[in-house]
Amino acid sequence: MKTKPFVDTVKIQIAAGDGGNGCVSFRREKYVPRGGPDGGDGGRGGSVYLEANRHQDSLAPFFFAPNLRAESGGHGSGQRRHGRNGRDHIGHVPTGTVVYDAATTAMLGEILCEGDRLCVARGGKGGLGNCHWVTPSHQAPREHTDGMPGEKMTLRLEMKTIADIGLVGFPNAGKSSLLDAITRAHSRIGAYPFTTLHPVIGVLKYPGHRRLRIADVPGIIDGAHLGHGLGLAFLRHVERAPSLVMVLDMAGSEGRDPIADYTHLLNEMRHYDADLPKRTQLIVANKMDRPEAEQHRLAFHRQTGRQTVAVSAISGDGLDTLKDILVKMAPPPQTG
Ligand SMILES: Nc1nc2c(ncn2[C@@H]2O[C@H](COP(=O)(O)OP(=O)(O)OP(=O)(O)O)[C@@H](O)[C@H]2O)c(=O)[nH]1
Ligand SMILES: [Mg+2]
Repeated sequence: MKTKPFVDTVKIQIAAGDGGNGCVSFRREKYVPRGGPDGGDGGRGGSVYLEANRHQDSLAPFFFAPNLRAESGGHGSGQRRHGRNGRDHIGHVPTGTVVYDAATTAMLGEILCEGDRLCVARGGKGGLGNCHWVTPSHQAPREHTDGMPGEKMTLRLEMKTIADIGLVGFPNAGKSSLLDAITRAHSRIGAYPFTTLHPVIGVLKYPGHRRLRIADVPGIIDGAHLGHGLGLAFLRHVERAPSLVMVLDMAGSEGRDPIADYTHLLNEMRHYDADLPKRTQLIVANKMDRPEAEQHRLAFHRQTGRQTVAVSAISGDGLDTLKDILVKMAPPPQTG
């Protein structure tokens, strides 16, 4: 199967258009001796903008075409003709893109909602034509100014998925199976670790035409902060989610221990951001269709003091309760 490349950080070169030069020209017309200066101004250079577009789901287009260039302004010409303004260049980025200056690493802005636009390089101003210098004592000016160069820089773009809820867990815990069971996402599911290689968003619709965006990210393993497995970089896609849900394989398949998984996960999340474990509002005990799972769940409650929601992504048990809880965790609708 052909898969689309997933790129969530990329470096791009941007160049706004230069301003056009002002013109030195004198009016030459039959029967009009000494027609005076008539050099027009140069046009403004186009600017480079980045605009959020919800149909973009990765930064891959910029990986293949990393140069964004806006058009330069036209030069002024005789008869006071103004040069044409350069066309702007608009790069379409996914919602949730953070823009950094690659040289200084300073953050320049975030592009969060559909249609948000950030000007990342301003076009140069056009130069002035010689007609601006004419005075009663200076009738034939040859002064003019050249257009200003457009801004140029290297940017680093980072995509941070925007979701209301993020799912975290070890590989094979059943995160993708759960997402598919409660939303209409079609994730890849497999009995092998790291089936999911990039974030997937599922949308849970609920009464009032409201939608809850749930993000599934690649599994995290013990030592992920040292680069083991796929590392922790994908946590950036749940970093902004107000609530996190931890998914545990309560059956302890293939010798796993749910309590150890829980402590390792919290530890790895803490390495990424000390705040992440605090945002873990819910623990889902998955694979409860397996006979050994209930016993593990009781031991888990006893030892960690934390409650879990028992579900099975395969049989569907507990999923309605889980959906109700997730909906209650949803941020309140925005008014106004
Ligand atoms: N018995 C049982 N098996 C399950 C359940 N949920 C998922 N599985 C199985 O567990 C395996 C892993 O499921 P995935 O949904 O791919 O797990 P994941 O957490 O997304 O894994 P990664 O993408 O690798 O991080 C698959 O073979 C699933 O069929 C469940 O509730 N019960
Ligand atoms: Mg998965």
